[in-house]
Amino acid sequence: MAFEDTICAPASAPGGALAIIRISGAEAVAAASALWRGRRPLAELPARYLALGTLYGADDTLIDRSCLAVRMPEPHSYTGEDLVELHCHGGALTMHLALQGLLSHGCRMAEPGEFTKRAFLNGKLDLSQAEAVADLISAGSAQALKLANIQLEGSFGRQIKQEYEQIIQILTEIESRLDFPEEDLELDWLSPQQLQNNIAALLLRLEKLLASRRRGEIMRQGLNLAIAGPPNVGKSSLLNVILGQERAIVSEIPGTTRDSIEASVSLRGIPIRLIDTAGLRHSGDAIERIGMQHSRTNLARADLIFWVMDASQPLAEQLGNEELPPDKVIYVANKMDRLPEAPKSNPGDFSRGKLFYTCALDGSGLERLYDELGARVWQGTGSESGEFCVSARHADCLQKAIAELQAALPMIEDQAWELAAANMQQAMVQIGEIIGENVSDRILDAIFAKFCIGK
Ligand SMILES: Nc1nc2c(ncn2[C@@H]2O[C@H](COP(=O)(O)OP(=O)(O)OP(=O)(O)O)[C@@H](O)[C@H]2O)c(=O)[nH]1
Ligand SMILES: [Mg+2]
Repeated sequence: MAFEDTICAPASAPGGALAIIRISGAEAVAAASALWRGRRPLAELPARYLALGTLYGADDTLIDRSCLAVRMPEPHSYTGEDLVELHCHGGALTMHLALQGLLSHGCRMAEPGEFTKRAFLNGKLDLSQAEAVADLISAGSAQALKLANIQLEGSFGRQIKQEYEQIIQILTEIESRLDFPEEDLELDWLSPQQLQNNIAALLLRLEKLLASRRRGEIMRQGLNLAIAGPPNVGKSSLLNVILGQERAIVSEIPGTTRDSIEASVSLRGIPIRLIDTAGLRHSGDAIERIGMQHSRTNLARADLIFWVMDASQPLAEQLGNEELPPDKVIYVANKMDRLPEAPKSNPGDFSRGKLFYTCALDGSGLERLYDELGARVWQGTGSESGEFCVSARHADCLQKAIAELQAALPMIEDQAWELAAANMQQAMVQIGEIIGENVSDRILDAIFAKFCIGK
């Protein structure tokens, strides 16, 4: 697809050592050549060859004496069009003047994600791969990065493309019965039973993909895990030993932690935001009370809670008055080294179920606590670790497609071909939306608006 205008944008964040500007479109080389001068003209440089030159502004003012330029001719570029990159010294002014120069030579500023949108529209990437580019940039954990890379590699898109073509095949079969109702073509047609079998097999594959949704959400977004409980039981000490660094202040004075402290960690493959909270108790201290309010807010937004108590003290008195949802809370009895004798089993039992013994001084008991955490989080998420997991948008499309395919089955049974065709068409639209087949501008705009400028 040829676009009329040539776009430019900063491709590096302000404040770095280098300022990288990207230019894409039919006039990319001409516009960049108006600003950049090297020993050889830009248009004559070998493709993908980085050459040193001087960068001038709109009115021929010197911007940067040493600016590298590279041209990547279509179709072997990121966008599939002629693409030029200028790498000059970092600095807000060099970037600003260079962009101004390009605008005065006929370029326009790119919208967020427009380079990737062009790559998609030029067939360089399918829509799921284009989304993976944004995921890769915004990945906040090793797990999210891994998923983005699997998606970018394209095997997920290829599987969806196959399913899309399978739906079209079935739809064509059904529609041929609408087109030639009178003719005796039955011999060439699949039987209704065969059509149903094909749809059933398709459903199984799509349902398997859909089942990875929860795992995908966890891996991409992570979970909030609050460490809460009465004061002085060792909550901050646990945070520190889990992180392997002295992040929170620990002291023997109850009420040490006032403000909630957050840190990121990966436990049993789960990206976790760990939140240490102020101990909950009756207190006359105004600041401590504000801290406790924060603790309660954090408890409410937590996906999981370690409710920590002192193993050497009566537990019933340490349960507090908080409403703790049983599916979210894991009870921890810390300071197990202070027990007169070692617990018979870990986890043990108490009035509210399992009790995990730990010692924050040496980290003992933590592995069992992590096992419980992993089991709770991954339980029922359906897919295996290491497999690709669908995103919320893909899952939404899959769910709608599955409903349409399920609705088509009885229609085929009844030989209500028109209704069956309508269901198959809807299924086709939904599956196509995942990879960008016949997708509307509205959907594309919504997806690419989430990108950063210059990507
Ligand atoms: N013996 C023993 N002492 C511990 C253990 N964990 C923490 N402590 C000690 O208990 C005291 C309180 O620890 P903190 O980690 O500050 O406790 P906290 O629950 O964060 O307290 P607040 O912030 O006041 O709510 C410190 O003196 C720690 O060294 C443990 O497992 N065994
Ligand atoms: Mg503390």
